[in-house]
Amino acid sequence: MRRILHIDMDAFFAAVEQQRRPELAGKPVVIGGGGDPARRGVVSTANYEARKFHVHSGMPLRTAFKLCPRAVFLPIDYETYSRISRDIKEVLRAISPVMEDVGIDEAYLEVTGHEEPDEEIAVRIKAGVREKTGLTCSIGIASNKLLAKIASDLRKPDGVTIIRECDVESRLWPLAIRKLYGVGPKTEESLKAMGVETIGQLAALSREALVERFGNSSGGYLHEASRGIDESPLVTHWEPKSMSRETTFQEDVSDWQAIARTLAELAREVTVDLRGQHTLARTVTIKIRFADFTTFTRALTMAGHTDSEEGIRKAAFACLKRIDLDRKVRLVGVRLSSLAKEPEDEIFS
Ligand code: TTP
Ligand code: MG
Repeated sequence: MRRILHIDMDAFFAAVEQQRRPELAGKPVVIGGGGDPARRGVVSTANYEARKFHVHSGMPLRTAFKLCPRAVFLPIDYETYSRISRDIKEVLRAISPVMEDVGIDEAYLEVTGHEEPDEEIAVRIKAGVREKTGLTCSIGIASNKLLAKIASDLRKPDGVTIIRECDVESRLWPLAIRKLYGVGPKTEESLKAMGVETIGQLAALSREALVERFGNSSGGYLHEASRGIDESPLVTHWEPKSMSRETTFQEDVSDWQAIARTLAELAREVTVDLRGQHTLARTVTIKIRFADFTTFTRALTMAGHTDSEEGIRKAAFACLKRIDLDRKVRLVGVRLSSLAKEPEDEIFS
């Protein structure tokens, strides 16, 4: 039985701003675009005070201003948030080296085999994060990533929630299908057309019905996810032996062709890096960060070690197919891991 924690910062960008500007305490704060609600741009984060006025992420700044004119509007300072994000990840990595970095304000941490009880680890994380950054986070604990992520969202801010396998029916099934990782607006719409609104209703459908509607891979995923089953491992990003390349677009893109071209170019560049080190790779991981900073990674382990550009590009494209490109994309990355020196190691692989 695995033990996995999902850590998600509370109103992250706003919390950082409030931490460094004590005069904002108790006020509604909205972070987005250049910070001028008269200009084009959307809300990245609203703090909990602003959320009381129904201001939320993704909403035009102008709308947020209408709902809450007395809110303090601030520009995004991505550099600072990234730096603090790195500090937070450092705290986590000191607790367990098995960490998956999923985005600027969230991560998974695996503590399988640790002696310390889950609750105590959670308390230690909160204390460490608070000491290093002055910020609060919410933590979900479960036997897999899917349930841990759902759990961290159940008690915000500053909460700790444990979902055990026996809690799936009472905690998971009442939730809206959209809460299930991987269910975006398109899948939600298709499921609603089938009369499915909650995860419990999804779990009531047969695997066959889901496979028929969504195909083998997605249908099978939905079937298992609705039952709280998820065996996916943590994708750790700090393996010392990996090589990566990534690109942030000048402007967020929604054009599949442009994303595919960039992915092919990154695959080419990272293959050149690989050959330069006289190394072969077996695992290809791609990273897609959407305009809202949510980040997805997909990995594929090939049959053998290779430095073939074509093989690596094909693996990267196979990974890309497994991500629902339903929003604008901000960043694309390719990483190679499971590396082996050529040619000696190759015969042992
Ligand atoms: P979230 O964790 O979704 O939101 P949050 O941390 O602001 O609030 P919560 O307490 O509910 O977790 O996103 C983390 C950061 O990512 C957020 O502070 C800003 C950024 N973000 C955007 O820029 N646009 C978006 O649409 C969303 C959802 C997040
Ligand atoms: Mg958050």
